Amino acid sequence: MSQGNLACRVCGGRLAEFFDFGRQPLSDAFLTPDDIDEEFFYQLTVGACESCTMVQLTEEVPRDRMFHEDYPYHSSGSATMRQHFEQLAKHLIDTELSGRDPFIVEIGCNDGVMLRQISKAGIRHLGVDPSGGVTRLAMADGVRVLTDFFEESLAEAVLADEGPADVIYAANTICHIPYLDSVFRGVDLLLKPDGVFIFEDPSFGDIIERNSFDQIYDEHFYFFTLRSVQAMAERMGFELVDAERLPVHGGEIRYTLARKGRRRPSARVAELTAAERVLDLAAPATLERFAAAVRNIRQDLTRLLEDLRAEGKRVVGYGATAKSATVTNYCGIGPGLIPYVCDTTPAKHGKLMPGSHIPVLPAEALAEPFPDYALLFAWNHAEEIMAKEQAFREAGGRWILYTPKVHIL
Ligand code: DWN
Ligand code: SAH
Ligand code: ZN
Repeated sequence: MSQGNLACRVCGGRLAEFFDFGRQPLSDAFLTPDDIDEEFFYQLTVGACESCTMVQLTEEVPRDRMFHEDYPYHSSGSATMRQHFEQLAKHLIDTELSGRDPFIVEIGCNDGVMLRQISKAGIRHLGVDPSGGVTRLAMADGVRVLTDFFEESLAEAVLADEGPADVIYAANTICHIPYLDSVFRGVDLLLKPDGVFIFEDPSFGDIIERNSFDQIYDEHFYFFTLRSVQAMAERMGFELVDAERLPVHGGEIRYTLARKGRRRPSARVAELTAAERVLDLAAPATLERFAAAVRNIRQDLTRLLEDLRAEGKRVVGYGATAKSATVTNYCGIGPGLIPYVCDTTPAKHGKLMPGSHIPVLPAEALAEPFPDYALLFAWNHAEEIMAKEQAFREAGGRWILYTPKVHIL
C-alpha cells in the first residue's frame, strides 16, 4: 500500500491509497476511429480517508469531459431499473409527496426513468442533469429538466424560480460529484425545513464483499459507507435518518438525510451501522485483502481468455458498461481476446470501447453465430440478460463472470 500525501476531498484528512489501476480512459467515452489519437487518459487510484473513512479517487476528471451532450448511458435501458424507479416513485408519492402542492427535485435524472412517473401523477418536479442527449429524452417524456450541473449556485436559482422542495432525490449521481460541499450547501438552501435528501449509490461494503473492482472508474468518485455518509452529513448540518440496502447495481444503499434534529432516525440506521462496523471496511487489512483479490481476478481472467483462445474457442463480451473500461484496461483485454461486445444502447453501436478499442455491436450480434462463451460485463443485470438470452445457453453457450472471482456458468 502506497501512502501518498493526498487530502480527503470532503474533510481534509489524510488519504491512504490502496489501489492503483494505472492510466485509464474515460469509462463512457466510446470512440470513432478518428477519436483514437486524442483519447483522454487519467490516473485511476483510489484511497480511504484515515479520518472520516470516505473512499475516493485521488484524481478528479473535469466534469465536462464526462457529462455532456453525448453522454451515452440511458437509465431506462434495463427493465429491472425501470421497475426499481417506478416503485420508488410510487412510494414517494404516497409518503413525502402526499401533502399540498409537493415539489421534488432530482439530481441526475438522466432520461427521466424516475421522474416520468412523478410527472404522470401530475406532481411538481424538476430534474437537473448536465447531459443534454439524455435530458432531451426525459423532456420528450413530459419531464421538466434543467440541463446543468447541480451545485450551490444552481440550487439558489431553482429556489428563486420554483420555491423550496419537499424532497431532493438522486440515484447513482451523488457518488459522481467531487464537489459535495457545494451540493450540500445547495440542498440546504433548496430543501424545506422538514424536507428530506434521499440518495442511493453503490455501497462500498458490497464492493468489498463481491470484489466488484469494476465499480471503480472516473465517474464514481466516492464510495460510500454508512459511517462516511454520517460523517459528511454531520459536518453539513444534516443527519442520517434512514438507510436501506438495495439489490440493484450489485448492492447499493439508499440514504435518507434530514436536517439535524428534525426527524427521529429509524431503527434500521442503528442496525445497518452496527453490521457495517463489524466489517471494518476502511481498515488497511480489509483494503489489502481486496487489492489481492483484484490482482487474482486479473490473473485468472486473462489466463482463462488466453487459454480459450488457444483452444480455438470464440468469446465475446456482453454489456458495454462504464465498469468494463476498468476491467478491459486494467486486465489488458483487447480485440485479440474479445472481438466485440454486444449492447442494446444505440448510442454505443459502431463505436469502440474506451482504451481497449473493442468494437460495440447491437445485442443481436450475439447470435451471429452464437459464440462458445460470453464475458458478462453487465453482471449487475445478470438475471435480466440471462433470461433474455436463453437461446445462447440452449446453443451450448456459457457465461463467464469475474466477480467475486472468475467463474463459468
Ligand atoms: O453509475 C452509473 C450507472 C448507473 O450507469 C454511471 N456512472 C454509468 C452507468 O454505469 P454502467 O454503464 O456500468 O451501467 P450498467 O447499468 O451496468 O450498464 C449496462 C449496459 O448493458 C448498458 O450499456 C446497456 C447494456 N444492456 C444490454 O445490452 N442488455 C443492459 C441490459 C439490461 C440488457 O439487457
Ligand atoms: N439517476 C440515473 C442516472 C445515473 S448516471 C440512474 O440511476 O440510472 C449519472 C448521471 O448524473 C448522469 O446522467 C450525469 O449526467 C449526471 N450528473 C453528473 N454530475 C451531475 C451534477 N453535478 N448534477 C446533476 N447531475 C449530474
Ligand atoms: Zn475524510
